[in-house]
Amino acid sequence: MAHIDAGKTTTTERILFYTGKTHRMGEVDEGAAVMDWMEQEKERGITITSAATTCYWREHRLNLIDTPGHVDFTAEVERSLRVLDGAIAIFCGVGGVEPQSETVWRQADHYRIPRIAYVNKMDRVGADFEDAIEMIRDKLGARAYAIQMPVVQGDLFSGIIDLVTMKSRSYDEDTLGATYRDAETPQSLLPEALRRREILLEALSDYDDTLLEKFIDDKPIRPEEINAALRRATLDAKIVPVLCGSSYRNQGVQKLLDAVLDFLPSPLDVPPVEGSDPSSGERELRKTSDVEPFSALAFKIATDPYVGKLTYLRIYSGTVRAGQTVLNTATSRKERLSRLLLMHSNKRQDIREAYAGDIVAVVGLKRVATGNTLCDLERPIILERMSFPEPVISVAIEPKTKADLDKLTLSLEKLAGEDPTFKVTMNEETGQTIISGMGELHLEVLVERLVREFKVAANVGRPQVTYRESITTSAVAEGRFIRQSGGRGHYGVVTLEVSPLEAGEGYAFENRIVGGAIPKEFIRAVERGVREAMGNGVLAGYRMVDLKAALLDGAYHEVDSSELGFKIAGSLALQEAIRKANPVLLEPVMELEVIVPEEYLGEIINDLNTRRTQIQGISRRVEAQVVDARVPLSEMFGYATSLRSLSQGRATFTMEFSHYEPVPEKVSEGIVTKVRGY
Ligand SMILES: Nc1nc2c(ncn2[C@@H]2O[C@H](COP(=O)(O)OP(=O)(O)OP(=O)(O)O)[C@@H](O)[C@H]2O)c(=O)[nH]1
Ligand SMILES: [Mg+2]
Repeated sequence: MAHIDAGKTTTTERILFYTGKTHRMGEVDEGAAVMDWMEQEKERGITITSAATTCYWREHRLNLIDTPGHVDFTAEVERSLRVLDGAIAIFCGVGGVEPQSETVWRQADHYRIPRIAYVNKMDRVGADFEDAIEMIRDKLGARAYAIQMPVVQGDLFSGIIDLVTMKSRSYDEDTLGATYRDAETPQSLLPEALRRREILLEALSDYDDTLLEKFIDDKPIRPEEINAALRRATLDAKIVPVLCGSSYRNQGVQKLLDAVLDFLPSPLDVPPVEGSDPSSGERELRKTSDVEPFSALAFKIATDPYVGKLTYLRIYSGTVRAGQTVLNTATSRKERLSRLLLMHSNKRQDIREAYAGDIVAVVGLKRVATGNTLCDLERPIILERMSFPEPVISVAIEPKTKADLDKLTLSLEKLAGEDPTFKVTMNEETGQTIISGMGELHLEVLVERLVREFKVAANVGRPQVTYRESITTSAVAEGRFIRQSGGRGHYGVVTLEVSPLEAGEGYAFENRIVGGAIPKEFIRAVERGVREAMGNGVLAGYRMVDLKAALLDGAYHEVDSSELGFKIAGSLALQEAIRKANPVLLEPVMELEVIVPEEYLGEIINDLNTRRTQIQGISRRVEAQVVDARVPLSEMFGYATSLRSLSQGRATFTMEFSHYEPVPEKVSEGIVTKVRGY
C-alpha cells in the first residue's frame, strides 16, 4: 500500500521475478508489468484495480495483492486491507510520507494490520532514508525504526547494511539483482551502523526483557534474538521496522521478502476471525484451521473476458472443494462453487481444493456481492462487512445510439457490481442516467471500460458535484393524506419532528407514539415514506443526511386507513418539517496538496484564491514548496489542466475527499436556481 507512484507495482514485479514466479521483469514504464494487466493500466502507467498473486519464498507461500495508489481507487485498498493479514507500506525516498500514504496508513490502522515500511527509490537524487523515517514518525505517529542503513558511494545508492546481522549487501547488475554478495560492514561505515543499531536495540528493549538485560549489560545479542523480538513487536503493532531499497535498480527486494516472513503474521498468528450467527446474532469465532467449518469473505467481484464473473474469496477457516455447495449468509441462499481458481494477476489456474488462509477466485456466482460471507451449510456465520466511501462526483451518461440503451444499462450494472464506490442512478425528473464515483479519473476510466470491454459508446455530460442537503434547526410538521371520495379511501395523518444530527451520522428514525394514535402496522409505512422522502431534498432534490425524524403523533380512520395513506403522509410531514428547519445545501470539501517549484508558488496561490480555498499551510520539501489546502470540489474540475499551464507542467497535486460542509448562501442560491430553473 502506498501513495501513487511510490513503486508498489515495480516492487511486486521484482518479487515475482526473484521468487521465480516470472522469468522476465515487467516494467511499468513500458506497459509490461504483469500486475498492471488492464489495458488502461498499461497506457496510463498506473494501477487501477488490485491484482492478486501467489508466490513462494523460503518455502513459505505468500498471497500478495498489489493495490492502486490513486485516491479515486480507494475501494481497492479498503477491500485488500480487509482480507490481508499484513501490509508493506512503501514510501518514496524523496517524497517521504505523501498524502495518500497517510490515508492508506489510517485504513490499515482501522483493520489493525501489522505492517513493515519500505523506503523505495533510494537511487533518486535527494533521497533521504532518515528523513523519511522521521516523517513516518511525525505524520503517521508510528514507532518506526530502521533495521537497515543505506550505503551511498558518491551520490550513488550502492547497497544495504543489515543492522540485525551487521552484514553489508551489494547486488550484481548483470543478473538484475538476482545474485548479490554479503560481506562484513566496511570499517569506514561501522561506527555509524553501530550507532543506528543501538537505537533499534534500545527501542526493542522496551518490549523484551531478556533483550533489555543483555542490552544494559552490554552482552552480545544474536540476530535470531533481535528478529524474534522484532517479530513480536511488529505483530503487536508496537514497532514498524523500516527497510530501504531501490526496486527499479533491483536493490533490496529479497531482504524485503525476508522481512515479510520474519516479521509479518502467517494466518496462524492472527487471532480467530470474529463474526456473528445470522439467526441468534451471537458472537461466533473461527480459527485459522483446515478442519474448522468453512468460512470465507467475498471481497472483490471482477469480470473476466473468458470465464465471466469472478468472485474473489479470502478463506478464513476450513477447506473447500470445487463443486461444493456453501451458504451465502447475506442472501440465505445456497451457492455451488463449481470452479475454484488460483489467480496470478489476470491468469487463472484451476484448483481442486482451497484451505484456510488462501485467496482464491470462484467462477459464475451470480448472486454474491462484495462483502458477503460464504460458509458451511450447517455452521452459518456473518463476517464483518467492509465500509466504502460514498461517491462525491457525478455525470450524466447516455448511449450514442438509441439501440445501445439496454446494453448501456446492463454494462453499467455490471461495473457497479464490481465497484462499490461506483453508483448508477436515474434522475426521475429528466429521465437521465447518472453515474457517480470518487473523482474525475475514476469516472473517466469506467466510461473508457464501457467502450473497450463492453463495446458501448456513450456520451457523458460535464461532471457535477454530488451535493447533499441537511437541516440546521429542529421543527415539527404534520402530513395528511386523505382521499375519501367513494369506495375504499386512503387515510393517514402523521406528526413528525426533525432535528439535526452530527455530520456523518446519516439518518435515524424514532417512534415516540405511546398511546396507539397510529396502529403498529402503519408505523412501518410511515417510516418507509420518510426514508423515501430523504432521497429528495426540498432545496434542490439532493439526498438529505444527518437528521433524525421522530414520529410524535398521528390519527387514523377505522375503515379508510391504509399503508399507502400513511406512507404518503410520512413523506409529506418530513418535507414540510424540513422546510421549516432551515435547510442547507452541503458540498464535498477536498484536502488538497500541491507540490510546486518555488518560482511558480505565487501564481498557484493566486489561482487557488479564486477557488474558495482555505490555505492550511506552506512548507518546504526537497527543491519544492508544498501547499496544503481545503477546497470545495466544485471549484476543482479541470484543475489538472490549469495547474499544468500555470507551472509549465512542473507542479503536481493530490486531492482527497475530506468532509461535507454547508455551501455559502450566495453560492447555494445559484445552485438551487440552476436546478429548479427559476
Ligand atoms: N528511480 C526510481 N524509480 C522508481 C523506483 N521504483 C519505481 N520507480 C518508478 O516510479 C514510477 C511508478 O512506479 P509504479 O511501480 O508504477 O508505482 P505504483 O506505486 O505501483 O503506482 P500506482 O499503482 O499507480 O499507485 C515508475 O515510473 C517506476 O519506474 C525506484 O526504486 N527508483
Ligand atoms: Mg501500481
